[in-house]
Amino acid sequence: MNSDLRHRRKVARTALPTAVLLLLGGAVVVQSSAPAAAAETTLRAAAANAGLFFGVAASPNRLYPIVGQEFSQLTPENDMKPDRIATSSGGLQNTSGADTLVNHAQSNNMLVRGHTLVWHSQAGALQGASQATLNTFIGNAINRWGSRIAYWDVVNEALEDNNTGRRRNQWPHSMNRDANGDGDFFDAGDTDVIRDSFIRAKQVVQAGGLTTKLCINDYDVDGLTVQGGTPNRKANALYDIVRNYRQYIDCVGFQAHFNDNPNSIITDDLQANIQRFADLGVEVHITELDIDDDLSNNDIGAGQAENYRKVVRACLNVERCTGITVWGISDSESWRSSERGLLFTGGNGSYQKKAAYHAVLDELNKGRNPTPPSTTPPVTPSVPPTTPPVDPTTPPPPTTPPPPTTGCSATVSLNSWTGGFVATVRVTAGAAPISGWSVQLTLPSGASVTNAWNANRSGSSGTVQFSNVSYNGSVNAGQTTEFGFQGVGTATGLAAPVCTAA
Ligand code: 9MR
Repeated sequence: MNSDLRHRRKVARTALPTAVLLLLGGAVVVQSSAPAAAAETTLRAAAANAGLFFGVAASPNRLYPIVGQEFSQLTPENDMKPDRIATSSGGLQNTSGADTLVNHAQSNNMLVRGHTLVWHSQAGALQGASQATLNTFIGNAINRWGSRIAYWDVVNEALEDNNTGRRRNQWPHSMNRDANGDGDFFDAGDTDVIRDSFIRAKQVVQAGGLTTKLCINDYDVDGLTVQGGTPNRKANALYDIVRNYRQYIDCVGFQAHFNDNPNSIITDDLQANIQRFADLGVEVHITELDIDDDLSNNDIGAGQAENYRKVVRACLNVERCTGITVWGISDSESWRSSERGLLFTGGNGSYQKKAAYHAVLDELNKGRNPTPPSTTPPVTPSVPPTTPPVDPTTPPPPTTPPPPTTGCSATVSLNSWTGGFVATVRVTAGAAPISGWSVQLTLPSGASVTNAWNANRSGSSGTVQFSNVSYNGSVNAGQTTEFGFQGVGTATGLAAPVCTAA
């Protein structure tokens, strides 16, 4: 997390919980309105309390006050793309729009995400350039703004559409060569535009002593699966890239342009996918969020709001998911205006909040570790209840409570598809708090674990042992914590897990 966020996290909450007075049958009842904790009233303040940024894609002609009021991060929607700023030899031109945006961000205490250095699309004068020219451009662009850019999208949209899991084959990826023919571009003798561009970007950052973090960004990589439970091969390919080039890559952007394409929907395993990338040690960002109203049967009210809530919650639940950026302010000014996918209506600086806005704000205000909703204060009845008559035939209630269960228990839920599965394991402490746990699971033959999150693991097939990591060992009495793992084969018939408390 950057120091700006750390600082803002420490800022005391000042807003008071809202309360409304209701007149019910003559009695005045105080009923707190959700959320119970002090609620911030802007997206940026609520996000800062939860330790993340909330950003927006912006253009120089739309720098209305709302930009700095509601958002703490800014991505130039078009003004840093190669077709705007690159010359054919990798130099810079026409940077005034980008400069305006960076200056605006700085004077409004906003982070900037540079977007984007290496991209098959909107390449302008760089189209068809060699890696050497790309490297020149990478150096010039990074150095122009230095550490004023917190995150750069170094490589954008490198993977093919239609869930093939393959790299694109048009320029610049057409320069790739698989020297030993093993089907990937990860070997030392291979040519890989992704690797070479990140190596160059890392050199520039290190040589300049910059704090800029280097990201890879793509779409349709959001869930572990796509519609119908098919594995998300595009997400898996991105995962392999980040794992292989982890030394150069600091952050991963899930664009999160959700629509009704089967590969672009919001799946329940979004959080698990964010988590597996986070477990590689990179920051994860939702970078271009917009949610087509088709995803909620054209319900741009409650349905769309609920979808926004899910995405925000998935990020909040993963500590290393450090930012969410929406791709524009209002529906009418969006690249996909007909799908009404953003948080505001209106335009030209005059905006109205949608239900989706309120849902996002509310979810952010709940923070990363929401406590269960507080119970509604009891309403004092105007007529005291009469004590129910005692039925002499009813036996008295037992006076001895059942013996408390100490230690822990665990349950597993599976999300399976042909050839693979994701398991979510819930660990529940018994009647006493626990300070550590381990869970033993025995997989059916043929099934094996490929990666796990929120737990240490030993073994991958047969009997596999999971134990807590530093931040989730302590569980209060009756409370739960979750970890997960992904596997190949079929997990149907998985024996009940055995939980042991430390
Ligand atoms: O929103 C952007 C739109 O104004 C541009 O015309 C378009 C082409 O450059 O790019 C849009 O932004 C894209 C982003 O740069 C990369 N991911 C997909 C975004 C939506 O198309």
